[in-house]
Amino acid sequence: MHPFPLVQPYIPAQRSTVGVTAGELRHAARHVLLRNWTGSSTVPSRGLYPHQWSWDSAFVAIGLRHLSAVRAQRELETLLAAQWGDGRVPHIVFNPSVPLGAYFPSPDFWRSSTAGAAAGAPSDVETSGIVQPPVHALAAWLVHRADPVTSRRRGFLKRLYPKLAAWHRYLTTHRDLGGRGLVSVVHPWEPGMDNSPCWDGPLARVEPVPAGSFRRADLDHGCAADRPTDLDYCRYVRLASDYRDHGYDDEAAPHPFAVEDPGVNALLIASEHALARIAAEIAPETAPGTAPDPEDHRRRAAELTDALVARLWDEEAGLFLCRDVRSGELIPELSAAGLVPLVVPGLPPRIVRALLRTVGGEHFGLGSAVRLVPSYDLRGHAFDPCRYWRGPAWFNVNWLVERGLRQYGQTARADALRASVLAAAASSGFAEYVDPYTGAARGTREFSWTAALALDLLARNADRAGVRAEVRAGLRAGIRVRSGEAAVG
Ligand code: 9WN
Repeated sequence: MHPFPLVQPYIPAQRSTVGVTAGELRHAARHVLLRNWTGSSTVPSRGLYPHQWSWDSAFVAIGLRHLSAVRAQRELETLLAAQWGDGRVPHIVFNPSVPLGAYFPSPDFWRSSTAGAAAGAPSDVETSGIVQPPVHALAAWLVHRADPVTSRRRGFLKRLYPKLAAWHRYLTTHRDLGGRGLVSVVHPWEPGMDNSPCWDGPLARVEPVPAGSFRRADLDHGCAADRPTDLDYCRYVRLASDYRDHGYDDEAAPHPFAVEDPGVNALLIASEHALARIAAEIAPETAPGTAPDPEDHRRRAAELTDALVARLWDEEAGLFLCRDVRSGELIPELSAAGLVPLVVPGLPPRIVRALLRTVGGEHFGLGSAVRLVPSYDLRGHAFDPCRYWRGPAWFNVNWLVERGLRQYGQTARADALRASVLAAAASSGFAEYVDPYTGAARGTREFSWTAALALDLLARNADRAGVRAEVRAGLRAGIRVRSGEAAVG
């Protein structure tokens, strides 16, 4: 029996205007990335997010490599040019030509070049002071692999390696707040899944700043029901301003919000494995005695994997959970972040088996209730199919799970997920996120990483006819098009 029996009627006359053939989809994705390119990097979206974001740029580079190796390399180079002296890669690099009011919190809130000077913030560019998940070494390796000749000619990996190594060092030293070998995030924006219900408990301890003491810009572009609440924002602002007022110094800042997140740590492990490959690749071009040792990175990846399992694996949930470092407790919420460790190679087989059951079980429903992985427990008390990270399906998370399924030999499930991601990207106009039940577009449209990761999934199969057939099959199997909206069965 086919593992994904849900078949919805496909109505060709009403199919998405973006197109359903692989060629049309590729063309449309390329246009999104061209429109969102600023000349040196890519904005996540022209309206809602008009600057450069850290993990967005890593995902964007993974897609851009199929269009232009040099542009993909520049995407990462531009981001890393704003790296701080202590090794942190800021979550936003601000474009000085964008008006201050276009995004909140703006550069005059973060004041990186002054407040962050002691931590080594650059003086020639303004950035935020917090970070995002470390997908960059993985992205750099994938970008290199797409065109190794151009990469070697430009010295791409050789230039990036010390920066990426310093970035990982920042995380494993300054951010091991729990003292058990895992990285902690200190703000809900850091894990990239900003208002996941996982943060509700730790965030409740944070004193909100007074309502009306700042002006949100996101509601100028997005629908309030799709975005975090004002109270969430008052707490986000408190955490960020306290960090700033302590000079972004991790040893001095009180960090009332400190959480070990399985997504962040899994991506760090995947990136450590990538750094091992990068170290081996550049070794022949490095002066004798100074060559980086790939074994150091493999050892760190193994230690981090042990810590991830010891600290965050929950047998009963069959999932990795977040740990609140301040209370010491695991947070009893099931989030897609707990599935991200599928990208980590060499997990214990019993854990892999449990994760594979969980992704298709009642809480995430992949292949039964839904065709894309939701960001949060379908049965959770806080589940909301529309609001940001509290239920909708995000394309980067699904790209990571697809990769994980493939890594652990689940080819048919990975193929089905890939087809669903491509179909949803096409029918939603490259939405930021979609309702996991209906596939209806949510958040902003023409979102860069949605386009980039669709391009990457399209390129994974050199057989164009095969991809086309898969996209059609995905649409036929999972998408019901009605009144301009797609429905994922
Ligand atoms: C805050 C840019 C970013 C993503 C995050 C996503 C959202 C920002 C916001 O947009 O966060 O960093 O203003 O809501 O949650 O993952 O990197 O696309």
